[in-house]
Amino acid sequence: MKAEIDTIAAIATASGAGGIAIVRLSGDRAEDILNKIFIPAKPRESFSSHRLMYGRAVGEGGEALDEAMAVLMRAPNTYTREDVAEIHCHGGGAAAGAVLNRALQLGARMAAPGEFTKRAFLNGRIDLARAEAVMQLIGATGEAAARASMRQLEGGVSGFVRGIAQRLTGVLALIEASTDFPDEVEEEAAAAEVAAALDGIIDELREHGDARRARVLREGASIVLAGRPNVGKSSLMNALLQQERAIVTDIPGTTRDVLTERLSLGGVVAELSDTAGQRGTDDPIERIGVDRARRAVEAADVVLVVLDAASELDESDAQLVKKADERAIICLNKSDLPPVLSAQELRNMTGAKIIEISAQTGRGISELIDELTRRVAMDGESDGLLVARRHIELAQAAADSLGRAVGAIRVGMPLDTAAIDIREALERLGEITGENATEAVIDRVFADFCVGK
Ligand SMILES: Nc1nc2c(ncn2[C@@H]2O[C@H](COP(=O)(O)OP(=O)(O)OP(=O)(O)O)[C@@H](O)[C@H]2O)c(=O)[nH]1
Ligand SMILES: [Mg+2]
Repeated sequence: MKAEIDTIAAIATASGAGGIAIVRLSGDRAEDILNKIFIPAKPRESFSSHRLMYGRAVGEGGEALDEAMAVLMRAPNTYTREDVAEIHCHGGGAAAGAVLNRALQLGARMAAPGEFTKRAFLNGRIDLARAEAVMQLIGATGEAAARASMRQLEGGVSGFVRGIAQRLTGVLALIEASTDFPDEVEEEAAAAEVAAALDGIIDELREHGDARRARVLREGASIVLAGRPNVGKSSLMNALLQQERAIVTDIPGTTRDVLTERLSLGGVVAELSDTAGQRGTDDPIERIGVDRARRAVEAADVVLVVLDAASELDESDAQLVKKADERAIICLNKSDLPPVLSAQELRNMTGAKIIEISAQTGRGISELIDELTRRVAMDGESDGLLVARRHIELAQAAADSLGRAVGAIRVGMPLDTAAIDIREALERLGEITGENATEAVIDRVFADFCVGK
């Protein structure tokens, strides 16, 4: 006889005020417990699977806890592949809390974080990468992140990883053939073929496991305004946000602290930060602000270097322009005033993108927004783009192993030494989908979930 699967219960909806709150049960006793908690409005009605019914949730003595809807979903076509019951109460938590307590009284056990999804995984309905996509979707910060998670839920990551694994298995077969039948397979040609195949796979793993893109998707891009005092950073912040958020005055050193606001760019949430103008100063408060500005610039995904077109480039401007890297966009501000500093002069100093703007008249602002959107938006909606940190680390570890294999082949080591590294890469890839994930890894993945999912 099959051992009974214990029945877990939790409130599946977010806490706080809301229209409805759902108590969810999963396990062998879900139907039995539901029948004791829920009384259909039409007394003779019994549950048919996957059909919502109207009625009352009742307590131990038969007293009404709430007017409710309920649904029974019989295994296996359910989220967990077990019998699942849901009771939809009025929102606000009180009614749902009473229903949950009653379910626990009737023998259900409080679900651990992520336990419903963990059961879906353990019962073979979804793989680990898809389970993680569920969690990411819950926490997605913008539309692009939600889309990326949804693609993973649809199996994009698993498909990508399995495709790579299949190709690696093919490479291993080639290596075996060349060592088992040395007379038929020319070793040198086989080595060249293996190295080329591995190089291609390494490139794909690195491209799909781009940590910076993934972080931008997960957490949003950070855009930081930098420049010396009074060039118009706070004015530009306000122009981009279309609201008077930051204080603007003609006194240099107006902004002291880092000021951050959300900005949505093509479905990606970005954080835009205004900073204190960078200059040497004796004022201890301003000095802290300048330090913070420097740190914000270091951590930024995009740096908007703001310069004043109506004044000469000074030493600190020149420093910033010289340091401008691929993250920088140079904003030549105050272009409404008679020009002193020209874009041409800057082009001789840097290869960074330069846009002439005026925070005051709005000139060039839409061009700047387009450029920012291009930089932070995730256009390459490649199906296998890895988003979860765990997946990226594993993909990188796999790529590193393959790199060692290629290195060994290139220095003329026998092909079967490369096979060891290739098998190691395969193991790392198997951890992404959960095929070779240890129990500890699985527990850690689900521990990050919220209760009720
Ligand atoms: N004509 C003109 N004036 C501008 C423009 N942008 C900003 N200003 C003026 O420049 C002065 C400084 O602007 P802020 O935005 O406070 O400059 P900031 O870079 O934030 O200065 P700090 O906070 O001191 O570092 C204010 O008097 C603004 O009105 C512009 O595009 N054109
Ligand atoms: Mg300012």
